[in-house]
Amino acid sequence: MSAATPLHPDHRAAELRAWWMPFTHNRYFKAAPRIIASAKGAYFTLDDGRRLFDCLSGLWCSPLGHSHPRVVEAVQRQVETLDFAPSFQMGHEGAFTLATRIAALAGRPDDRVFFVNSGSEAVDTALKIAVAYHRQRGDAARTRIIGRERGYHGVGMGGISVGGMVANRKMFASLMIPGVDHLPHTYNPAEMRFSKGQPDWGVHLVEELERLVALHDASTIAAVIVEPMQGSTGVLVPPKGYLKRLREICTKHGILLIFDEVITGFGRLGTPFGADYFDVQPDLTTFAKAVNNATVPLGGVIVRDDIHQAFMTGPEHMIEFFHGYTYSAHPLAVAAAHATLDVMQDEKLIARAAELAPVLERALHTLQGEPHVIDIRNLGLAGAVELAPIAGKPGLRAIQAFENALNQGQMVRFSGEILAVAPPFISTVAEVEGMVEGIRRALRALPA
Ligand code: PXG
Repeated sequence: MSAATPLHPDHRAAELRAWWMPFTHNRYFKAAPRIIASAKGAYFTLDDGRRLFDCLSGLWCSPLGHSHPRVVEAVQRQVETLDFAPSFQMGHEGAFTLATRIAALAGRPDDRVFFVNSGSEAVDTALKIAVAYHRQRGDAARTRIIGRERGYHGVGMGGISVGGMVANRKMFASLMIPGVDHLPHTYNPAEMRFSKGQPDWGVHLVEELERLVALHDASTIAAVIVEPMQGSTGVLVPPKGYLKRLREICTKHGILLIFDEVITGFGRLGTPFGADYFDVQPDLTTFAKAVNNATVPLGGVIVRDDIHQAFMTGPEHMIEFFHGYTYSAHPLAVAAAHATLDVMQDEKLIARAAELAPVLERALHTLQGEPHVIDIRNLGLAGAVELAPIAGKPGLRAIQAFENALNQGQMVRFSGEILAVAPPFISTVAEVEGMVEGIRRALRALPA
């Protein structure tokens, strides 16, 4: 079968066989496949003709909607001019200007940017930089990394080790990097159910870091990594004051603070980065996804200037950091990023996300009281609806809600018992409200 041949319904079982799909119920999917044929703006079209509103901006990654003409044009132009350029011992101009631009957008113009191809690679890169930095400074005992329960930092060996989602870890126990500990997650339904934005309860949980420091000693700890807002686990919003206090404790003990901004970076909270929203500056920031609207894989790490400087020792003809990927700063990804940032700037889309955030908050919380809804959370242009599980069948309720929502023209994301939404920044108020009404109908159509 050529790549262009459409799947014929009669042949599906055979033709769907080979692709082992990521993070997917493969057998369930292949029995009733959902095939996306095209996308434009805030909508996907399935091969059966159904048009679906893209409630999660792809996988949190396409805030401009799909196939924005300026991004398409930039990538087309780039592929004809310079389709690939090696980044080892050579460079291309767009990568340098993009790094400068990202550091400026982060409000840290002196900082450096290391490019990778995904959030997972960004996390593993940041962990390597953190451990190597201390070693460069003669503090080689600082190797331990602290993550957080329910955290998601991708699927690399470093990322699953510092991550805190049990399903992503339990099958690979022997592959975890040693010397990792975890802060407790901050979710307590009894104290914060149906909170709007940041919960009032829970700042005391950050003091657990002091307990871990007392246990391991600060001299063994390289870094703490957290998502400013935990996305994948179902939009867990940090308690008021939590991140500021986390910064204080890290600074006090000489521990680097890494913000994993793969979801919160580039506008999701209505500010350039989550760091801006919370007014807390990390030492290292990971990003991916929205940096180039996910048109071509791209991620990176923003690194404080003096951390970078710690590597700039030894003879100048020698490599300073033995790390990188064939596709680091791939020209197509870089071109897509410049075009994406141009559009965000010209169309004021980060401000647009900030304007839509209260619309989403107001609409989403009207779902309180709908069938099976046990919690609703939101921050910026992101939200989650948590459902009561069906006894003995964990996860099935959310699948049913997801399928009902498809019938309402809404492609929400489901994971565990949670529906997540993070609509494109280009969405209209009517589309955000319509999305919530679609979810309402989907919930009302659930079996009792
Ligand atoms: N860090 C964070 C905070 C993430 O959210 C990654 C790292 C890994 O990125 P890559 O590019 O390696 O996948 C992520 C990814 C969801 C969902 O539905 C979230 C992610 C990916 C896919 C689905 O919440 N986050």
